Amino acid sequence: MKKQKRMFIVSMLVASCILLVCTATTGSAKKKVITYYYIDGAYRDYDLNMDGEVDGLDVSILVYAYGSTGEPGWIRADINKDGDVNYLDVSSLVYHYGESYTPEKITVQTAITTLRNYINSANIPRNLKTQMVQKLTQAITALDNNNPASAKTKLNQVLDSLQKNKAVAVDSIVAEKIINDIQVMLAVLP
Ligand SMILES: [Ca+2]
Ligand SMILES: [Ca+2]
Repeated sequence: MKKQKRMFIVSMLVASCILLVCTATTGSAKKKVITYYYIDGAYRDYDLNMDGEVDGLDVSILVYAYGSTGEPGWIRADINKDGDVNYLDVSSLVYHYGESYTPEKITVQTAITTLRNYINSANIPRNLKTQMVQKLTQAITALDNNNPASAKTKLNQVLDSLQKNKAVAVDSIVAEKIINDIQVMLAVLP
């Protein structure tokens, strides 16, 4: 009798385990898997060389760019994004001078979205802009579907279009920023 009882308990345990495994398998097959890839993304506007410290290196970048004008957001030294690199930017840098901070980690999707906004507002010929924005949107979708390989292909296509057109059509600072951003993304994705 005792043996029968033990056998019963053991078979119940085995049955529960099988049930658990089945549930887990079915569950994981239905569930959409999303992997997030993180990047150092959120730098302060006044940390011009994006190294987490506000120091002499940032001052030298600002001095070099002082007096330049362009579309708002066109250059990093335009800290307050008003289109002029002038005393307002200097006072912002002076105010934060000596600070250090840890850049926030953001997902690559967020980084791509930021880059897409930048491209949308940058002075780039319409055809090329549309093409790049479309590829970046596809890269975000690919990552949302946990397909980093496809995202990388799309990012490389953006680089290709830019390389083909940048000599004639895109400001070198704008092109450099886009290339740098995408290279950082490519380095993070598996
Ligand atoms: Ca810095
Ligand atoms: Ca400014």
